[in-house]
Amino acid sequence: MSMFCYQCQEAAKNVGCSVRGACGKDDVTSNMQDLLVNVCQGIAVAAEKAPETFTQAHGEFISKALFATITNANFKQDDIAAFVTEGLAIRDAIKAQGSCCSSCCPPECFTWSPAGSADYDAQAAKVGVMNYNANEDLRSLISLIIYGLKGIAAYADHASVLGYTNPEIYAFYVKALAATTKDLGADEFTALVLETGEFAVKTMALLDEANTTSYGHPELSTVNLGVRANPGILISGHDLRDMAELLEQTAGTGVDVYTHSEMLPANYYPAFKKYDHFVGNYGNAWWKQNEEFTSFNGPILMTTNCIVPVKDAYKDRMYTTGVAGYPGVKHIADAPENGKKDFSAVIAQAKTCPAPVEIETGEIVGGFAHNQVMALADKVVDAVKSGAVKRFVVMAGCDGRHSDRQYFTDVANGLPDDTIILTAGCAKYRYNKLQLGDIGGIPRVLDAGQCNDSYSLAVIALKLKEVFGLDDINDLPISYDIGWYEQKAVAVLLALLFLGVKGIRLGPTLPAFLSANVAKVLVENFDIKPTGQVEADIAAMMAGH
Ligand code: SF4
Ligand code: SF3
Repeated sequence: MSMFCYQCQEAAKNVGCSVRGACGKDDVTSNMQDLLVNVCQGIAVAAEKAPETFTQAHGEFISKALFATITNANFKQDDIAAFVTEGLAIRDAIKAQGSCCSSCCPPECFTWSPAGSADYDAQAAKVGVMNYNANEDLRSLISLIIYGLKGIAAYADHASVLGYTNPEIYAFYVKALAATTKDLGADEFTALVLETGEFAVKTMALLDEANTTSYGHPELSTVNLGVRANPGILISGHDLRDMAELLEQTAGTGVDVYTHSEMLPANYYPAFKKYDHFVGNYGNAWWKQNEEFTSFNGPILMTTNCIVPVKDAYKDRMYTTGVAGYPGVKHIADAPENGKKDFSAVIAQAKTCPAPVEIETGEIVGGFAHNQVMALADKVVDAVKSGAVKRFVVMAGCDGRHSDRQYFTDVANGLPDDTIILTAGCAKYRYNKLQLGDIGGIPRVLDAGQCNDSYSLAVIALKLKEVFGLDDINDLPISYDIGWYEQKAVAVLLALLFLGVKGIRLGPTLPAFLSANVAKVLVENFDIKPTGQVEADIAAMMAGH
């Protein structure tokens, strides 16, 4: 069997993975994920003709299904096949309620009717990205829309498990996914790319509301990097409800809880900081997990991406939950209706494990989401007006294994002392432990939180625009130097474009799914550019380019 996937920054040769994913995803699972996207398109085609039959539950299904196909979230073909089965049932139920496809020639995603799951593999091999459109540029635009939707779906799922949904977002799934099956032109798909950015903003705003209403506003916090002598559980990924329930269930058990990678910002939330057994953060960004999970000694709970191929050294103490999955790794089931997940097996295993091996000591500072920055607004504005702060550089996004990502560390180190780095996402691990000092008490690295908290950075920029009485967000002394890896970063990038941000540097490579012509359109309209040489990029950013 063969595959083709080019959805992340590690696409082989910056073209695409065609034998096995650089991420570890095998061909069968990759193709099954393509089929799942195709089934979601089929649901959308059916629902577009009968919108009243498309329910919130259907929207939630699409969130989970697309989320399960993002890079490093779920490596289990059986899980993906189960989503396909459920998706086909949803599509057929919508069809049975009277949806007819207006087209004289409905797309196969609407008509395909397998005899059973044994038919999935053959169909899966036929519906990959290369079949989106015969035209390379249209295929590129469709890919951009679908990958943006995957990021939106992940954020919408996190909001929905906290009880926050927005029917407009689900209606957009229908509109956008159905459109990707149609014979549209470049202008129409380009407009849909920008609309995807608009919905990325709406979805991140919804998740921000869900997180801050449920757990309070992130606040200035110091996070311990060392360990204690108790056994511990390491929680990674992005799902704050899992964080809340794990902390609740571990309280008083003698088991400590540590965050890893994108869960680090949980340390900034008042509702979590109150727990004495919540010790701090262990380790770094996702790609170092083999060593860090080994030395942690206790159970690891992966609530979302990013999972790397699991080593035997810790496989028997690793757990997935939500849409995350990995063959041979135990899975914690979803919460029953109005109930909570049951983490007792994780806690029981933790009690049998030695304490974590200390891999670093000290503290880092974070919690600069929009509410906290607004509380410091006078100080920040004064620092800009007095010239103490010359420029802000947004260095949000993802980290990754690519050695070229040293660029981001070098930029952080090389930026003049009168600059402030605004960060969010696991990109921060390239510079959040450097001693970059502060400017009049404002730390030079302000961490807003997870990748979805890039929304906070946009809110801060819009607020500064207002305070300084500017007409254009691009007149602010802010540069954008973004690292990307997976599809949530695609959603964040489209959100920034929708907000009118121009001149973004993107690295360490431009996406493989951008055709030469689509890349040219992005350059001409948004002045997007690839990251370049450190010194030249710093000089250009300081000169406002
Ligand atoms: Fe390759 Fe990335 Fe796709 Fe994995 S997700 S198969 S690394 S392009
Ligand atoms: Fe990182 Fe995977 Fe993207 Fe949420 S954990 S930012 S890469």
